[in-house]
This record gives sequence, C-alpha cells and structure tokens, in this order.
Amino acid sequence: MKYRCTVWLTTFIFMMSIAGISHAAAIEADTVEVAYLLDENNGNVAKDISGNDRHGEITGAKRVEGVFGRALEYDGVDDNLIVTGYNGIGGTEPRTTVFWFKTTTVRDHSWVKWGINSPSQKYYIRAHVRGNECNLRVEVNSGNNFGTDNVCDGEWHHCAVVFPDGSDAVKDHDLYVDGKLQEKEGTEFAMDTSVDTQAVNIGARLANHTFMLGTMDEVAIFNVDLSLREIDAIRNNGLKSALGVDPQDKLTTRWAMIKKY
Ligand SMILES: [Ca+2]
Ligand SMILES: [Ca+2]
Repeated sequence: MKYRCTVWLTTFIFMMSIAGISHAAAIEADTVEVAYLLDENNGNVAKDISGNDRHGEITGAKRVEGVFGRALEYDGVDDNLIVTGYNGIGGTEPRTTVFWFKTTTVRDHSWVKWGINSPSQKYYIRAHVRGNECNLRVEVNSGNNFGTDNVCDGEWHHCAVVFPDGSDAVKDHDLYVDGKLQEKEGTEFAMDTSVDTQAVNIGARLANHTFMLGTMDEVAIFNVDLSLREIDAIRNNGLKSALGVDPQDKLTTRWAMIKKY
C-alpha cells in the first residue's frame, strides 16, 4: 500500500512538472535581445541585463525616479539612447518591444526605432497625435497601426508592441496599453524591416517627427511574440523580476522564467 502511494505521488509530481514545462515552452532560451532597467544613478551608460552586453549610450537624458527604481527623463530636443552595434529584428521575424512612458506633452514622441526609411523597411514606434491626446503607434514606411488609449496624460503607462509569429504586415501587430489590447487603426502595409545599417535608437526622431519628451523606464526588446500573461508579468513585477534572479546568466534567466511563468 505504501509502495502504491509512492508511485501515485511520483506520477502526480511528474505530470505536474510536464504541465508546468509545456505551458512555459513558448518562452525560448534566447528570447531577450536587450533589456534596460535604467536604474543607474549617473553616467551615460544604460546597462543591458539581457546577457548580450548590448549596453546603450545615453545622450543628455537625466536620471530621475521611475516606475521601478530610476528612469530617464528626455528633454525632447536631442536626448537619446543609442544601442551601437545592435540593429534590431529584421524582415517579418516576430518581436515584442515593451516600455513605460510618462509625459504631459502631446506630440509624436519617438520611442523606439530601427531600420531604414524606405517602404516596409523602417520600424518606428512613436506616438500618434489625436487632438489633445496621443496613442501608441507602430509604423513602417507606408503603413501604420495605432490604438485609442491616451498615453500623454501625465501618468505612467506601460506600452507593449507585439508582432506575432507568422505575421507579414503592420496591422498584424497587437498593441497593449497598461495590459489592454488596442483597436487597430491605420493603414495596412507589408513588413520587411531592415537590419543592415541603423542601430536601435530610443528617443531620437525619424525624418520630420519629434524627439521623445517625457520619462521612460524599463525598455526591452524580445525576439518572440510575448503573451499578454508575460507582458502583464513584466508590467506588474518589473523586468528584473520577470527575467529572473541572475540576469547575467542566460540559463538561469531562462529557468527562472519557466519556473515563474
Ligand atoms: Ca539635451
Ligand atoms: Ca528603472
């Protein structure tokens, strides 16, 4: 009898483990491309905790209080964070970009961009101005996709831009503001992001648009289409917690995510 109980218990634990692992299997080992907590108190380096050592170079932005620890305040004139040597995710590969943002200014804030300014080949996450409000927007050259929730009301908002696996056009993106899926307005156009020459910029404008004016925290780019559950984990617990206890170690990071999500 005791033996049978042990067998049952062992089987039960084994099945629970399988269930846990298969649920988390969507998260692959090298999912994090770059991740900036922006918690440094000074200096012009934004430390990348992804384990890829893609540390960013900050131009001008000030260190202020953030949602989690410190954050960067951009002056809207020429402040920027550039990731030299890292050109983002290309073609129609899946991707997720997340960040926190706060401003009282309505304008077409440039948040995250890479690619070149030719049809399909640009990748530009910026604010869409709608009267005295602004919305989360992603665009290629010739197409765009934007939501309806105001992110320029002086409060912190969490933004997530997800390009799902198997997608090929800009309106395939799912946009989330504070964990809420946005309606898809805009003009459909094919995606074919260039990674040939332009490094990832966080804050600098493209063409006739404007620099980011406001405060940004916890910026990260993933090479997978994160689920809302994963986005909510990042939003609620912070990147550091969501990515694991030792972000310097890819394996530890991966297993910490699997255990938690
Ligand atoms: Ca400046
Ligand atoms: Ca921070």
